[in-house]
Amino acid sequence: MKTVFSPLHNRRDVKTELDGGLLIAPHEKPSRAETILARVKSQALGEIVEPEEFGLEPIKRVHTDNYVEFLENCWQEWQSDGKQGEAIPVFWAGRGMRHREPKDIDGRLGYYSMGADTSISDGTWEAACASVNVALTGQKLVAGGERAVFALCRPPGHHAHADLFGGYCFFNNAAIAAQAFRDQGYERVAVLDVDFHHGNGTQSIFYHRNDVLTISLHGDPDLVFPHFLGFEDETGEGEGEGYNLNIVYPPGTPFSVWRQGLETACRRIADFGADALVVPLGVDTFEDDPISFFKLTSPDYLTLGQRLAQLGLPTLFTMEGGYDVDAIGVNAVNVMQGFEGKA
Ligand code: SP5
Ligand code: ZN
Repeated sequence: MKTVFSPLHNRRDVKTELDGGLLIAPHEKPSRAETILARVKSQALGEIVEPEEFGLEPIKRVHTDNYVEFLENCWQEWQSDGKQGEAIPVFWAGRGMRHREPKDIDGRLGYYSMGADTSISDGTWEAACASVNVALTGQKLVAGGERAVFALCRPPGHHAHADLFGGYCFFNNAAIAAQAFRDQGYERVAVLDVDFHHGNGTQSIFYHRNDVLTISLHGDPDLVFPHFLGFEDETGEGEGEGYNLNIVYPPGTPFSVWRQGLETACRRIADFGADALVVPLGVDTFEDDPISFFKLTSPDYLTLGQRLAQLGLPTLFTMEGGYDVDAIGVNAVNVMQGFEGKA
């Protein structure tokens, strides 16, 4: 299997994440992608491809113009305002307040975000754009006939809405790739999100549509991020009614239970008649993940890959979460090797 990778991911190297009242060293850090790349090489998974440049047009099929412009200029505006640290949102339009974009950078940071876990600094824009190019290059390879491609995206994307960043995500790489499949004539695209966290951005982007089926298996949002979306009664709206599926699990969930939801998801994808599959892949479902609560083991990721391959669809994997850096390479590449038939 080919892997698409951009060294420009390193341009995102923030020093802060607001967690537990402290500014900690971010969980989402450059060594994550480098460790996965090293495993791709040591296992000889396949060719490693640098991304092509796709520009902003495919991004704007999913994200709003104003949001894209905000991200491009945010760090510069923050610095021009004389701020000392990294850009972190602190104020939001709470209940009863107006959802109106203000001029001030603190106001705009809140307007365009869903949380304060995601700091912005120099290079975030470049890395986020490179991450989209990685996903779109993978999509192009799959559309060109590759059975499956691993888009080693960083930063991740599945939490990003059309006009919101957060959860370490800026552009929704998986949604942009799914839209690219649609724009190239694929009639029905399935997105199966197996990250520990709900794929809130992807759900939201396609919530009113029946041409992109969105499914997410994740930790109960009553207990974990993103807290305000991802419940099982969210099934889509309007034309999209019946085209979103959330499967939530409690703390301690092992693979033996998790895989039952995977089975439900795979059957739904088959019934839908998808002609392409996008898999936002997080390995923060791992038993030793520092911010999550499932109990998947490294061999379970081989089984996951095998099951996805059985769908028989052109498949694009986009890398999302996973924060146990010691295991992230083995776990992510196990999915690809399982897909290719390794038991
Ligand atoms: C892509 C992805 O996986 N994003 C996840 C973003 C989660 N950000 C909030 C993390 C809060 C961590 N709190 C630590 C509690 C440890 N018990
Ligand atoms: Zn996650």
